[in-house]
Amino acid sequence: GGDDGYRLWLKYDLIDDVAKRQAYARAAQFIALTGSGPVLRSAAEELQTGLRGLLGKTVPIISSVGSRTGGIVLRAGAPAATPPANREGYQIAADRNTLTISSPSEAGVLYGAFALLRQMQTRQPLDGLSLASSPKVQYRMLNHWDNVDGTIERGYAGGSLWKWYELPERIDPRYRDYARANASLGINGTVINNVNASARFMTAEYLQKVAALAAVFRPYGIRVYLSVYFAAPKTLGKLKTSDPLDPEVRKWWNDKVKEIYQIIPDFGGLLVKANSEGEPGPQDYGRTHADGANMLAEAMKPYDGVVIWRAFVYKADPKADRFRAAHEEFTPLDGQFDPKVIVQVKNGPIDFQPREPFSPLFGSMPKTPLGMEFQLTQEYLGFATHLVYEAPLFKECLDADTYASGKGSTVARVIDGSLHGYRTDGPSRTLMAGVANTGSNLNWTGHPMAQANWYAFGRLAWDHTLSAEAIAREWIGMTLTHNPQATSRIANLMLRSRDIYVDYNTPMGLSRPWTGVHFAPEPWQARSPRPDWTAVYYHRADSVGVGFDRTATGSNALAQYRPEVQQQWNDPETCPLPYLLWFHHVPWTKKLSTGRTLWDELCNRFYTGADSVRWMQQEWAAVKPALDPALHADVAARLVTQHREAIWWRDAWVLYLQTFAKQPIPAPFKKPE
Ligand code: GCW
Repeated sequence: GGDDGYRLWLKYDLIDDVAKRQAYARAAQFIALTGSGPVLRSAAEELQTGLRGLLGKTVPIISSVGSRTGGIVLRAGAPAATPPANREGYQIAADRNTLTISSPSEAGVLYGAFALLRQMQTRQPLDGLSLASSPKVQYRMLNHWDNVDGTIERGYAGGSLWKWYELPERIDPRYRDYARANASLGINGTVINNVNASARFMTAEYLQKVAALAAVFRPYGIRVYLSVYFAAPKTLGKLKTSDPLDPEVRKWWNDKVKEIYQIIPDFGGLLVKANSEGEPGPQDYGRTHADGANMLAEAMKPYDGVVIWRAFVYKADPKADRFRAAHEEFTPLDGQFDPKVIVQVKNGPIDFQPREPFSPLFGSMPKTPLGMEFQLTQEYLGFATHLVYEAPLFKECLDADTYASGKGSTVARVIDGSLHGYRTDGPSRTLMAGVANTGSNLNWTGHPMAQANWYAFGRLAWDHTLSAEAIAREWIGMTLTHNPQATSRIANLMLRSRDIYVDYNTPMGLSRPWTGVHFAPEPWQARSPRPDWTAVYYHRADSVGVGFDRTATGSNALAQYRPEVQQQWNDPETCPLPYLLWFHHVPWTKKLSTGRTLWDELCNRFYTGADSVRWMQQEWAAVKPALDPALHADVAARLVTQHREAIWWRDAWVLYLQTFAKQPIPAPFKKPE
């Protein structure tokens, strides 16, 4: 039958190249398990499952290797020849006809097992194999914006995976497959509920349900975290206040955290959205983010858990520049956070736009561990009908230079701790989180190609030095096809998809986060429930030009960056075009480096972008023979929608902006569709 997408990149289909299959089979005649821990067991079972599919035979799991050779040996805790950089790292070495996967930890062996399977899934040789890899970031996690009623905020792949009404008794088999998929990437944590949190998750009733999920995830090295409703002491505890400096409130949290750890002994920690978009927080009591975070950190003190405090804040002030808000609120608190706290920062200063400059917080808080928050779910990237491969977006941010300690102070080096050495009194606290794009759809992510975004996030959380292209090729090989021509074509399509989207959606730094579902193009939208939640607030189109002046003549948000960064963006003559309208209000008639006026260049991008979706359709048609027909048809249909919607966005923007620019659409583009 057709491929329904359920198996993601863990497909393990029979290898049709017989010689290759036999070579793998010779190297994998048994799986020797030295130890009995549950995570090690998962490693052995996954290898067995994978090999059964790839090789078409059941490879036995044995407990003692003796003098046997020709198999795979799993070793946790054993000293390796070259020990990996950290506990979760692994080493795979081929020696005397034996493949040994070793790690200081069971989880590391599990990651090594998936790495070995990946070698075979991408048809790499095993002879003389020598692989060593360690995660660059300690907390690699998904954030689910899942609600108690089974809906998902900004979810486009169905309802929540978590069946609260069935838990804790019934365990949906899918929970385990979810864990396998994450573990295969090295993801080791999951926040299972929305940051716009319901206090209900903190009740004894729900904690039992959460514990049941934790029990499924535990053998895969994944810890469970919860988002916190900051006013829970009032709503759940019936206290008069939720003031973080109030002794009764502190006691309530201490008791609550104690209760959580009684039910879930390896609980990962708490994620908090406070004083943001109407959520309660310490500022309701005249306290700071640090006061709030440190109160929770104190409750966490006896346990091996962390407090993750989000920096996504801005006020409902149409006169202020939202771009500046997080930096203004958080940098004065640098050095005040408890060592158990990690501050989680969205990649850009506004809100997961198709292209944003990196957040100026990165590099501005040397004494506070900053974690990265990326969004996998395509809130601003065309939901589940647009094909947008996000790895280039992630890499653009990670590779950006903050100049915090001179040249080469990339965002990635802030995040992985190598720049500021986030080692206070304990282990390093480094974090990368992705807002999940999973849901109850059979194929997990709605758009089949969006699976690649989950995949790419996990791979980059493990190793941010991997290239977007290498990850795409790996994913294609494991998920779509082994045909080399088709692989190159699809990889190229994926790599260009984000820029194409930007061109027809928000070229050159136009921005558009407005109220509602965040899908329809409504650049004219000037009214909303909040004075700052309008389109016109963001793009600033007028009779002179368009774009948000963030230089000294405007909001001066640019001053939040180091001088070297300011220099790149300060001057409208030299500011790279992809960022131009983020920082400058540019006249319609201004000549750009492309030789076109701003108006003509905008039109050029909108039209070329929408036309490029046609190109995507052609490319996709060309790879049809190499792909599963059902999957091919699914994506082809979504591309038809994407093309229609690209034109819709283009026309909405162009016709709206034209009312200000008062210029004709350049001739080459005035052709009938
Ligand atoms: O982008 C906005 C989303 C909200 C979300 C918020 C946040 C969870 O539109 O739905 O709330 O960001 O990140 O807190």
